Amino acid sequence: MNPYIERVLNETRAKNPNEPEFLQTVEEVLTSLEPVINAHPEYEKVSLLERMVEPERIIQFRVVWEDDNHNWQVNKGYRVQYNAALGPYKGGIRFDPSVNLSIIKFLGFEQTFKDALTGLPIGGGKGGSDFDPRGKSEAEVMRFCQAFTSELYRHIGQDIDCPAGDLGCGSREITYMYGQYRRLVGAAEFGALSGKFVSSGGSLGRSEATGYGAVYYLEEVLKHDGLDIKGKKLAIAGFGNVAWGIMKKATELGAKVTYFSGPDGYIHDPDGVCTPEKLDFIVEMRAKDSAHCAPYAEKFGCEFVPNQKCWGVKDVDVYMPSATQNDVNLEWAKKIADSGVKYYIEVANMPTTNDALQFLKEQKHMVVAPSKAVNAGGVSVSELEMAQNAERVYWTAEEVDAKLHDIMKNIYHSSVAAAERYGLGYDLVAGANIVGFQRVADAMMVQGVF
Ligand code: 2IT
Repeated sequence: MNPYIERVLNETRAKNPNEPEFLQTVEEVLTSLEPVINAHPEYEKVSLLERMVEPERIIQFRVVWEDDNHNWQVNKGYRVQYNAALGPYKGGIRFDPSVNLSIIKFLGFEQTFKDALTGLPIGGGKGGSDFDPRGKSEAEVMRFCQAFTSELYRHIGQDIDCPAGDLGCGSREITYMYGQYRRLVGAAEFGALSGKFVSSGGSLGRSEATGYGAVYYLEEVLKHDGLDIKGKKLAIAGFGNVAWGIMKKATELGAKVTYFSGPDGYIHDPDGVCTPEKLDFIVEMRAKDSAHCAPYAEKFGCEFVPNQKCWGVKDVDVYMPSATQNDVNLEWAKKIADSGVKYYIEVANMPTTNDALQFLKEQKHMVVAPSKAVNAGGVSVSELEMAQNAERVYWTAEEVDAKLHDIMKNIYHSSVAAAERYGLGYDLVAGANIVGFQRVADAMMVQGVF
């Protein structure tokens, strides 16, 4: 390994011993940059990698809110402002009991390269809280979002840091946060938060964007092999907003999602989740209870396999893990490789453990695509939302979709070209890391050392 990369990895491990998710993403990204670092000895002279792995700023705060029984609840709040070399910090807010600093730092590091990969003027950041939105009333969600924003507002702004949603934080939560932000700053500064409801400064197409973008990316991957997406069967994980977008776009293009899953097990629907009734049911089921997808099987009379993942099923063309991090470990990866399915398209942030990812990449019969490229449609349309807010205009759904489509094609083709340029062949994972890294590096190299 390049000695500079090795040294930075060792230092990062020593400095952040209790942050496994963060170390996992740093190892994944840095090891794939070897040819770039070999070609640029000047980076070490200005400690570029050391500066990149250290967030520019970490904000941690107390969130106090009143539940419906008039008890005061206290949660942790986080915002990691990772890197603003390319533009205001941009990235989602995650509300989940699993949230801790390691998870927010991993997401922020990934986000920095993802946002760079879009080619849009946005830096990387991420935030969240260990607040559990499950089972909370509407009023509790609103009071929590207001309390969270009462601290966060002083750190964000349309030219400073522009949070959006992530797991457990959708348009409802973001729009409550926007309402509180507007109240506190006394200005209609829509661009400070993205993913808002369309009735309140949001962009058409934002809720579909991550799923649609993933399918546009998949189309390019298939085209590379001379294949059409029409008729293809997809196995995905998750049944949230991203999964729903994939289901909708796949249906529109003549493909179908025949497997999807929740924390309780997986569904096999050989006809595909492809009617408006089924798609609407997914949204309702998710809103009622994000932990169970079994009701879909009861409603539509198809198979539900409890406590299992659908990785390894053979009667599909593509796997798309779209739920959360580390869903696919080495054991699942072996089942995936054995199934003979060629396409492994990551969608969730870091859905694959590093050993599993390496193993899948080594399978000669497989094509592996990385989440930071595949799911970048979400943040791209968030940036388009900021652009509309700044211009005080609304674009049509068609205008937004056309831009999203172009951005996804660009992400794919620039990744392919970067890997080839460094002699790595058709390597979508390394290609995405290289493009993202190079854009952040180019900006940092000309902004001076700080
Ligand atoms: O992981 C992600 O890219 C997001 N959660 C969306 C970030 C954004 O700013 O829309």
